[in-house]
Amino acid sequence: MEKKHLGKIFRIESKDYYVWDANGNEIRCNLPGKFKNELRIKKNKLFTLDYVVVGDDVEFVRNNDGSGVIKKVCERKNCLSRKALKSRAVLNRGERVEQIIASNVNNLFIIASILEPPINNRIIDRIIVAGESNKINVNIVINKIDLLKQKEQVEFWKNFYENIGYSVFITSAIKGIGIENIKNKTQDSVNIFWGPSGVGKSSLLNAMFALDLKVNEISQYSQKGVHTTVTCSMIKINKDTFVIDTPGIREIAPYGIKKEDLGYYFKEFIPFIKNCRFNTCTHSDEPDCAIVEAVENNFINLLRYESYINILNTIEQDMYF
Ligand SMILES: Nc1nc2c(ncn2[C@@H]2O[C@H](COP(=O)(O)OP(=O)(O)OP(=O)(O)O)[C@@H](O)[C@H]2O)c(=O)[nH]1
Ligand SMILES: [Mg+2]
Ligand SMILES: [Zn+2]
Repeated sequence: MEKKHLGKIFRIESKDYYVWDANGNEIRCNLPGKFKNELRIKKNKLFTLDYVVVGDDVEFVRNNDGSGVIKKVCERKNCLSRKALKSRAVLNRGERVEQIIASNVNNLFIIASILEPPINNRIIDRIIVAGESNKINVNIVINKIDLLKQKEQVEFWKNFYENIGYSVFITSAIKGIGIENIKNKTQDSVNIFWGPSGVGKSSLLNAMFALDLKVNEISQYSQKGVHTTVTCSMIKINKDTFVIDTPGIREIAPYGIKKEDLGYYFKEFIPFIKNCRFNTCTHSDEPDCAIVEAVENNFINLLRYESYINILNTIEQDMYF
């Protein structure tokens, strides 16, 4: 019998899967095609990256040359995913497939910038749903505050998300503002930084931990949306602290959520939901909806409700069979 080793995937580059073994050594592994076939189930060939993702615990065997072969992916405690982009997904009865970003994470830091690109609460709310639906602790970071002359706007969004119950960090990676606060929150956890392109995810991680992640050299934010970080990678900060830098996203649609469950991922809705007349209420056009009533009475912010409706309308009910 070949000796099996336990490892953790920390980076994937095309067909190379980089694993830390129990002693923290970096081992380049590959994933046998046969193994991929077993895992394929309903998925498109293009989704090789999803069979094994950053954060996965795996079993592997060693080759004589020091490289490894992955034999098993251990059960995931959780994973962060989204609906795959249309261009990557094979259409099977019209539904799109899941793209898993990373697994076994504790904290999701949703990174936004106040300007360049301007903050977009719809995108933040979509990423919140991805985190909440996978039971990942959600935090919000508003970066680039050095670009803002008037501070009211950033105070508005800070209060907005704090009132819902999220921790909000106001930062400038360039000026070193707010870096210690966010750093403290990452201790002894696996933390993923996710958000639109160009908001400063890699810059923040560099400022927090004196890293050397690639950062966009053109300081002027370009509407063309270049992606500086192209692959997800996990970095070990100390024995129990890890951070994951991700490529920026342009669009995000939650995956695998039923219309009648979406309200539970807007956490300020939860206390009201039980008062809806129907327990399958989607809080849109049903009679006696407690969420609609709470919006009318200003217990729930209209902007959040609009975000909710916006996501609800993109959920394809026929995905479930
Ligand atoms: N003014 C200002 N610029 C910043 C700040 N943080 C990052 N930037 C700039 O914003 C640009 C994008 O930063 P990145 O760190 O590459 O952004 P990212 O989110 O990692 O982008 P992707 O990897 O493409 O997803 C770079 O030119 C940074 O110098 C900040 O706090 N203030
Ligand atoms: Mg980056
Ligand atoms: Zn309702």
